[in-house]
Amino acid sequence: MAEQITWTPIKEFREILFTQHGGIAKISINRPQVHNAFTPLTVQEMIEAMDICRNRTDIGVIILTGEGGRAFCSGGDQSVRGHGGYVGEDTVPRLNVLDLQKQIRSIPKPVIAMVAGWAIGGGHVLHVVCDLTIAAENARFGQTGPKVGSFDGGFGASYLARIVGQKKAREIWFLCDQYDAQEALDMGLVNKVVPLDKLEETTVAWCHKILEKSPLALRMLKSSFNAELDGQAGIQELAGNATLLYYLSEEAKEGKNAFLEKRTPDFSKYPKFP
Ligand code: S0N
Repeated sequence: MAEQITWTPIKEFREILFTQHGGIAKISINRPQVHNAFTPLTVQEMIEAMDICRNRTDIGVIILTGEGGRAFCSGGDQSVRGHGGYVGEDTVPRLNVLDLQKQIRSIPKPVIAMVAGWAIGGGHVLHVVCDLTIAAENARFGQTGPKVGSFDGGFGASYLARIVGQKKAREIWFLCDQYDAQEALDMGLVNKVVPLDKLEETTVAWCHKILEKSPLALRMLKSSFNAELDGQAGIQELAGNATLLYYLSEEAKEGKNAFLEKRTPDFSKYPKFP
């Protein structure tokens, strides 16, 4: 029998829902009337929720999704696109979704895009930067930039090309066509396709499988995958994790203890591994 999935609120927001089920956090864009297009506030709220997920040691995996079953996200809300970015209540134009993309990549926990319906434009890029994507049969994917006067030449182009290859990525951006879930699976853009009524159940089952695994191993793997592609920022992430592991060792603690005890550290007892 299918598991009864109950989602408990973590924090109230205006444009997203932020809930948890055990060690799984779910961040869901709650603007179904515009196919979950994002405003600067939506993005700011997702950034805050992601930051909470990073800092909560009981959260091991994050689901990113959209409410309503008809759209994951349709990108930037064109009705608030102004001169130089998307404009919020403070009247300042922003492209703060770029900060969210970097955050999804660097958070040391797997992020799964759970896609029903449209994943379009900046919404498509959001699923691209997630670690895994599980799609419902009604999912449709595509970029619209050159059609609506924009483009994302960052992860939206280069990382997309890493996933589907240069020719396909250029096709996706140059033609602005839409691709169904099976086509997305065939090009390696998503990990699995399931019926819409099985989408959450399957995603949660994948989350449980991930939660059974070693969190430090997952953390090291995510930063290792990133390091190859992300230049100095990727190396910094991987090296930060190496430092975290080193801090856990008796050898590193000897350095700190010697300083606090005002003595010369004795590293002689620690092996010089081959
Ligand atoms: C998703 C589409 C294909 C769905 O078509 P469908 O099913 O016919 O529904 P519609 O009737 O079109 O939509 C239902 C209602 O939702 C509104 N709506 C849909 N998408 C948006 C949107 N993005 N912004 C505002 N409203 C939206 C419709 O208007 C409709 O409302 P009503 O019922 O009142 O008429 C289709 O909807 C579609 O093509 N949508 C637009 C997709 C799009 O072009 N998105 C923007 C792409 N650009 C970005 O996302 C930029 C992201 C960004 O921030 C960025 C980042 C880095 C670098 C650059 C950028 C950059 O600015 O490009």
